[in-house]
Amino acid sequence: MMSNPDSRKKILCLFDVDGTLTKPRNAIEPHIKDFLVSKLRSKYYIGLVGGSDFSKISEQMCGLEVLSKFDYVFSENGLVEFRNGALQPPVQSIQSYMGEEKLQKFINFCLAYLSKITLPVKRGNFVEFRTGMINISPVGRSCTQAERDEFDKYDKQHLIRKKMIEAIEKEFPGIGLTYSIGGQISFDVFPHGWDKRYCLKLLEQEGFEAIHFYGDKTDPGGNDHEIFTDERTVGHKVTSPSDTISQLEQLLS
Ligand code: M1P
Repeated sequence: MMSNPDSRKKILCLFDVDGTLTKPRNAIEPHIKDFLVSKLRSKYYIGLVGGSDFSKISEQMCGLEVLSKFDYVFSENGLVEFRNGALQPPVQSIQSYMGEEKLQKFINFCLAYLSKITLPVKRGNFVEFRTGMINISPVGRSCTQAERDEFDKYDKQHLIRKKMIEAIEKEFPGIGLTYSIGGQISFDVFPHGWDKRYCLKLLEQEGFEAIHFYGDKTDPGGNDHEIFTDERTVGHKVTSPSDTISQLEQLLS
C-alpha cells in the first residue's frame, strides 16, 4: 500500500480489463502497468472491474504483487472482490440464486445445443462455472490463441453466440438471467443486475467524489454499457490500452 494514501484526491479511476488495459486475455504491458500503479496512483485511487474470474484477471495483471497495488479489484463484475491484499468471501453466488434443478436444466440445454453445431474447430471446457456467473464458450475455453482469434472472426460472420443466446432465451423465458458477450470466444450468464454496476454498490460507503470508468465495450449490448451510462460514474469510452493512457494523461494534466 502507499505510504500516504490520504494525500490522494478522493477520486477513483475504475478500469475494465480486456480491450481497455490489455489485449483480450493477454497480459498487461509493462509501460501501462507502470503508468497506472506509479503515476496515476500517486494522485488518484485505482480499481479494476472485469467480467473474468479472479484467476484470469490475476494472470493478466502479472500476479498478486501487481494486483495488490490496485485499491480495488472486482472480478466477475464485483461478485468476487480482492481488497487490502486478500480475496473477500463472496456474499452471493449464482449457485444459490438459481438452485441446482434450474442450473442443471440450463447447463444441459447449453451442452445439447452445442452438441448440434459444427464450427471450424471445437476444443474443451465449454461451460465454466464461476461464483457469480456461468461462462459458455462454443469453441471451448481450452482453444489456443490462434483458434480464439479464428473463432472471433467466424462469430462476427456467423453470429454463433448471438444465435445461441436467442435459443436459450426462447427455451427459458423469464428466467431472470442476462446474457453478455464481453470477450472473443464466450458469453457470460448472470442474474439481472449482476453486471458491472454490481461493484458500484460495494463502493457506495467509500465516499468518492467521483468515479471515472474506462471501458471499450460501452455501446448497448456491450458488457461495459450499464456501468458506463450509470449516473454514479463518469464514463470514458476507449478504443485500446494506448487510448486509455492518452485519456488518463488528459485527466492528469
Ligand atoms: O473480460 C471480458 C471477458 O473475458 C473473457 O472472455 P473471452 O474468453 O470470451 O474472450 C471471459 O473471461 C469473460 O467471462 C469476460 O466477460
